[in-house]
Amino acid sequence: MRLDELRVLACTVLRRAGLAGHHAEAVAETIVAGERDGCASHGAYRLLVAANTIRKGIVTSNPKLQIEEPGPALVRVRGDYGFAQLAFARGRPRLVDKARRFGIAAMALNDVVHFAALWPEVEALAEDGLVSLAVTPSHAWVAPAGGTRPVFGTNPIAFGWPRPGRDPFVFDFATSAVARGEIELHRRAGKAVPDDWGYDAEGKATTDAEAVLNGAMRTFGGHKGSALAAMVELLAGPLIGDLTSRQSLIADAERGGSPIGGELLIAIDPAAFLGGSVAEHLAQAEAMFESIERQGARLPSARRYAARAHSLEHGVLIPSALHAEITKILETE
Ligand code: NDP
Ligand code: PYC
Repeated sequence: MRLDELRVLACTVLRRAGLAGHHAEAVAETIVAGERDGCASHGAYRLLVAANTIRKGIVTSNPKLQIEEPGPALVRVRGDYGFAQLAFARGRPRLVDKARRFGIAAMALNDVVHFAALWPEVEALAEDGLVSLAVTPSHAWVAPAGGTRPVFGTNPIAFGWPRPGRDPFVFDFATSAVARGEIELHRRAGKAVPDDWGYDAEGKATTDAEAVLNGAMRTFGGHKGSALAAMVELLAGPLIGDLTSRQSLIADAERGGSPIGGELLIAIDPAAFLGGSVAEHLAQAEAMFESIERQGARLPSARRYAARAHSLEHGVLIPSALHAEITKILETE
């Protein structure tokens, strides 16, 4: 499919599933971006996830967003249980303005439903010339290091760094061994998962994707990923007055929808610390990137940017079974 065709399909499906037009467009944009950049777990597949979550009555079709300023450098967007993409789009100009005025600013998205990758947001803030960090909890699916029962969400951490004249330096990863969406894709394909991705309901390591989804996922990097997962819970849960992953799963009440709760974004203007010597110090960042690439290692997002260039020219390949499931939504909703 060409990307404009996928965008039309995504918007049509999301509207048919029940979202108001501008809401559908904001959500479709990140789904198209995910597919375009070769992120299968957060691309077209997410249309099924979003439609299911809407069908379960978890998402407000036409949310009434409220923007508040709890402090001079703080923005809060109350999402009224719309998808997070709409709240981010609405709050972004205010966050950017404050980061430029005060050097650093933070934005809480509260009461949102979240199924998305975070890199589109930190990449957008890098395009605004800002360094940024974004975190969000999900549902309690992940066991702490040393345990086998779920406490944490898959809790992604995304970071963006602007690079003059280049694609920004961006990384975005789940603090679980892998995103849950990846395990769901293994289940769909009937494929085994590596035995260090999770435990079955009895707490035993397993290669059965379904058993991990019904048991507990593992954090990446042992106790280090576990501590980072806890940090995400704290920053985008209690700190901003929103739900932890455990509370999100309780709020879901076994409907099987996407996580409900908050997201925290922090944006920093490099010029705030550096004044007139921004260019000199950003050049040191470039020297570091170069020393990574010179030895054959790659920067995070390099694969994504290459996939993007290919998709912009050639379009994307959607598996026919997935396409059939997506178009079925148009017949049934
Ligand atoms: P991946 O493990 O696929 O990738 C993590 C990051 O590492 C990417 O930035 C990737 O860049 C980079 N990377 C991968 N391999 C290398 C390498 N060899 N060298 C350098 N960098 C590398 O991500 P996850 O499975 O952990 O997460 C996937 C997505 O799921 C994320 O976008 C995340 O936001 C989303 N997610 C969302 C959640 C939510 O609650 N909303 C919950 C959990 C996950 P590249 O893309 O170029 O490969
Ligand atoms: O893949 O873990 C995941 C995920 C959770 C919410 C959105 N994506």
